[in-house]
Amino acid sequence: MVAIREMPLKEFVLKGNAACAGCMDTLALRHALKALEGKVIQVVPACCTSVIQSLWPKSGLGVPILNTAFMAAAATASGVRAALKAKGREDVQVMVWAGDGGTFDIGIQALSGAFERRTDFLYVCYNNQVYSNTGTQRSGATPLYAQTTTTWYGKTEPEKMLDLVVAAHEPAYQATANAAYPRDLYEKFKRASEIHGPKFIHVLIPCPQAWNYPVELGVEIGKLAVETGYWILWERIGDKFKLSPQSKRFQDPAKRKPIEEFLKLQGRFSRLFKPKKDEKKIAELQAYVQHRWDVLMRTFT
Ligand SMILES: Cc1ncc(C[n+]2csc(CCOP(=O)(O)OP(=O)(O)O)c2C)c(N)n1
Ligand code: SF4
Repeated sequence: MVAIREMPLKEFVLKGNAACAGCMDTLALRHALKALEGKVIQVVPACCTSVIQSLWPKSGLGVPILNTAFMAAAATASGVRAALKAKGREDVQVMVWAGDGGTFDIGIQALSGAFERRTDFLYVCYNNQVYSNTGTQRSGATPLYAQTTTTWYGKTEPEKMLDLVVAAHEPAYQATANAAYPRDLYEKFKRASEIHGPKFIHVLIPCPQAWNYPVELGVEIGKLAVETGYWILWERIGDKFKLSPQSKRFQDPAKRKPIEEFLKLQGRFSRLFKPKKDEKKIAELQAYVQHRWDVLMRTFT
């Protein structure tokens, strides 16, 4: 696996941008843009990243960016790809960088259309499991029992299994990543950049503001998501599925940490622990971890 010292020194996420302290979105973006070596036109719909990238006249990112309407990111990327083709610039990547609200919910039809047209671009869903930019409203990616400003007592439905919806489009490349594992993330973006066709990377982004944890715990929480088996790291080139090394050993439930370790560090799950521990709901979330593994393995292996 690539060593951090082997990554390009050049930074594309610039200092002084408007991200919150401890933002894991900028951490993921930092390593993604290094992997693409900045040879990319980035399409950004309304989301935290559209705030981070620029407060006019300054710029927070050192790559060309096209802002677009919330629901139109993948359609906009199709247009950019067509323009690049007309100009004979097939060497430039087109990358959508959209939140979970802009992907799971409002952007899904444009995403589906662009994938069905086999557009050569990379769609990245950075998933902080909430509409963060507008004040933490629940999205289709918000997990069961997570508190948001629209689910004060905890969400009553589990998150949509978006990866299965995307897989139904038979993308040329598909992967999950996690901002807390930059080397794995870097390699997946590198691999995606070498493959033509519709590509999708789904990145888990712990968010101190929305998940309600101290800013210094982002990497620890991101790692716990993997170590509890909640977030599974894998990739698929064509129909060849592979669990990533960081998740492979957690296929065995005995090796996983209890989901409680992931939940208890986050204020959004505080009602599961206060005023008294809700064993039933925690057990339900624990069972859901296995359910996700079962569905994934049944679908792809
Ligand atoms: C059509 C439309 N509806 C609503 C909004 C307001 N809006 C801007 S950003 C945003 C939240 C985006 O959430 P997500 O895609 O999850 O990204 P995040 O903010 O979490 O980074 C909303 C609702 C908008 N800009 N356009
Ligand atoms: S709300 Fe979360 S994702 Fe958005 S800028 Fe702040 S830390 Fe980053």
